Amino acid sequence: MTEDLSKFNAAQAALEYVKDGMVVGLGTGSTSAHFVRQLGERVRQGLRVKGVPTSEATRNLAEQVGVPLLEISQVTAIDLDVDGADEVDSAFRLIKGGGGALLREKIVAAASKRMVVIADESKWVETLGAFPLPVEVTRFGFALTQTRVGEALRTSGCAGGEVVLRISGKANEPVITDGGNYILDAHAERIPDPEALAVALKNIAGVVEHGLFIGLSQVVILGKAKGADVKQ
Ligand code: ABF
Repeated sequence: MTEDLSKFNAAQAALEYVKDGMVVGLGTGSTSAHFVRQLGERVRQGLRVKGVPTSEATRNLAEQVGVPLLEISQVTAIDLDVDGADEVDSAFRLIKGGGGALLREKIVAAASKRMVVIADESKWVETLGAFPLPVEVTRFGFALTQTRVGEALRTSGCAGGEVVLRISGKANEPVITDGGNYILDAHAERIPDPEALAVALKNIAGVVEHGLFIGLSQVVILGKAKGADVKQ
């Protein structure tokens, strides 16, 4: 319960960055859901914003709560992106993708003038890697890609090397992302050089995108049971 209150508080603090007339990237996950719901409240009170959802789940929620949306094909600039994270370090490097939306999340984050990360304080880590790093890969040749992702973990000095195809709990089938791809979860355990791993992963032909977000976030809001800690 405290964790959810922390997420609510982080989301509430992020509303301070939303200005009338903005195009706002809408993140994915439970913390971002708090933000979208509170943004819907502000829209009902007269705030004029246009949202760009980073997943079909966020699109559905935004439509339910009345946040006007833009089709991604109509978007040429994004003023602010507000999104969650699975891990954040002191350099504001992130691991994202636990929710399987990392491709659209990274496209939106990279195109935004400012990215605000919202998370409960348990996401703040000294070194990235305890949370398995999501890697979005083409279905074609995924097992070959899986092997090469494991090699990339080892060559970039990670403590772990296991790479697991993400299976849907219900259907016992591989998870298919909104983009029609598979997700590999790379159990790096500890990532001493996130930049090196990011480059190595992007050099693998079957990798569509990975969950290391480096140099994309300027503000990190860590929710607490009472209020939030804003880092920038
Ligand atoms: C999304 O939110 C994902 O990239 C990330 O994994 C997740 C964090 O989820 P939650 O806010 O539910 O902790 O951005």
